[in-house]
Amino acid sequence: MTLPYDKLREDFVILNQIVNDEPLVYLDNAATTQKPQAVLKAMETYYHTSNANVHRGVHTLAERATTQYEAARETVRRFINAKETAETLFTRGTTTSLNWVAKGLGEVILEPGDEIVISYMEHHSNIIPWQQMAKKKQATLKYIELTEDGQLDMADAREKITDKTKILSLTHVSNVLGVVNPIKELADMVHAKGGVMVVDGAQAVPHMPVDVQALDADFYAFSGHKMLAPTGIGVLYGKREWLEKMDPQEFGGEMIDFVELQDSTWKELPWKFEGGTPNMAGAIGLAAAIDYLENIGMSKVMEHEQELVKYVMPKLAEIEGLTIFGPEDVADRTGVIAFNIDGVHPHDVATAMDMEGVAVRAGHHCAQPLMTYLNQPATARASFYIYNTIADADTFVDALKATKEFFLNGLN
Ligand code: 7TS
Repeated sequence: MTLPYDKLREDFVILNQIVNDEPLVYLDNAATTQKPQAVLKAMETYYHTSNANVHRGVHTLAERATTQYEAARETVRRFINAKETAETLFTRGTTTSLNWVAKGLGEVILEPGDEIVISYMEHHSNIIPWQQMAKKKQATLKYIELTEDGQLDMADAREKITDKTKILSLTHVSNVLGVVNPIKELADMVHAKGGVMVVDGAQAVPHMPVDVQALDADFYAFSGHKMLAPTGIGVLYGKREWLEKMDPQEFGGEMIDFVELQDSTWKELPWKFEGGTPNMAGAIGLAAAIDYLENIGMSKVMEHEQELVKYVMPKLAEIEGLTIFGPEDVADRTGVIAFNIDGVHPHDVATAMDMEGVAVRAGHHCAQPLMTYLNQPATARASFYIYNTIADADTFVDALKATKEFFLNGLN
């Protein structure tokens, strides 16, 4: 281990507890992550010293709140290397970010007969907004196939991305298969055809260095709560040229320049999109989470997860009747491992593992088209993060073995 991760756990009070008579091993990080003291403290300090509505008052607290909220935006901009803060919008999370893009961009560029291309590994948040926009605009929604081991089929991508493709919207990292998609190559592909590249970064930004300019993404969406920050705060990065052309999706206070009886004008970017009182404490919490992660280093975060996956995969491979979805090669994946045990329903797996104190998720993971594609009703899923240790990985494997024994042999 490259860093004292056992010590790092002390920052996460919630992890230090007994669940069902066993020490908690939290392996549901792809769903949401736990919050370190530093993030909770930053939010508490904000409420204790500076809480007021932003951009409105001239009083001292209002100025403090505005300064801190905008400083948080600058922290996010730097973290993802956006060119300017005007391109860095605060949202409620990835779902909101992708809905804003689908509606705003779809309205501006889609004509009947145009094509939107996504893939079979997308989360519902990166499927349904496009489905609905495609229906409205009489556009066609196309899906890129996957390879046998669950990677994006680049040959199929080359065929599906054509002159008709107006939008290519793909996940950077799959929340089920753990695969990392070659976004820069795909962005180059769609740009060569005159289309726009949208990226769902919900499972990437928390786990690896991300540079939106290097990727040449036109839009990039992610959620705070999957990277140590609170729920209810997320980000939509968009290139200025597109954000200027798009309409805001929420109208009301904060986002207007001037309101007349029959029409109104909008504030400049980024505020044009941020209707209503924003989530100030959430943005400040997100900035504190970024500070925390940067202090570790995003390359180290990625290395740590890969180390855990590299350690655990051979042990899982030894368990007979266990299927792991996604690539075998650890170099091609992050800390997400979806699996099934032959003859045991994934919900039963998750329930039995919970009895051992191990929190894993079971279900379709908001990726029903992927489940259909894999011919599985559901899967169980373990997902690691910075505070997970080799000891957690061992407990996970032991609990899995005990679960299998219990269901397949223990009932006699
Ligand atoms: N995109 C991906 C790839 C995701 O994994 C998720 C959430 C979202 C979008 C939506 O993010 P939200 O913050 O707006 O909800 N994924 C999961 C998951 O895998 N288990 O619970 C939530």
